[in-house]
Amino acid sequence: MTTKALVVIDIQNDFCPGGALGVADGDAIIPLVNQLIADHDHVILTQDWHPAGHSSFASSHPGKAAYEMIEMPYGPQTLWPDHCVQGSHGGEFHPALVWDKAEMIVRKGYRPGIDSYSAFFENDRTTPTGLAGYLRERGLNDLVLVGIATDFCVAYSALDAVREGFSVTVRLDACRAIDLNGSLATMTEKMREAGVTLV
Ligand code: VGL
Ligand code: ZN
Repeated sequence: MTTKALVVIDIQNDFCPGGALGVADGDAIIPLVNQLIADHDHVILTQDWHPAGHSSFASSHPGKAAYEMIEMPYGPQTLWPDHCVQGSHGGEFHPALVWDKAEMIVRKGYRPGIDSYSAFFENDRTTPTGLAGYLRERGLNDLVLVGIATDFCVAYSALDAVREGFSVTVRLDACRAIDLNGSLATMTEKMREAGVTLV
């Protein structure tokens, strides 16, 4: 029985060119991701899924602009343009992504007061999404991570997955980054130090 699962992170319209938080070339990874989906027996997707007026939106903080930092009760938080609002077109998976065979879709960031980059824990690093328990119950111990953004949701997911005892590979060729103030280099180094296999 295979213990391997592909975790496809946040390949949603708002993270692709033309989207509210469009990552340069975000859609360029989709053909490769589709190939990886076809090649894996078990596929899990994550979907950034915020209520309107979410606390990670700059628009919810008068006088603040997108990409500024604020202090939240759980620590520092980058502010973002409104994105991936529940039920919006921007929150849908990119139409070129072939995800029919996905066995599980993990939504995250739906609590108004906490952002969630990681597929495993919200940004307070203690509120679980339930994904670790799901994977353990199914014996899926070896994870391959792809998607957007390398330096936020992919990296936070990879670091939490290692912390939870999973073996983790990030396919950098199937990821794209936001790269805010050097975040790509910082988070790549953190993943390497944590024991994530970077391919
Ligand atoms: C993400 C910023 C805000 C991501 C999600 O998917 O990397 N980044 N929400
Ligand atoms: Zn978000």
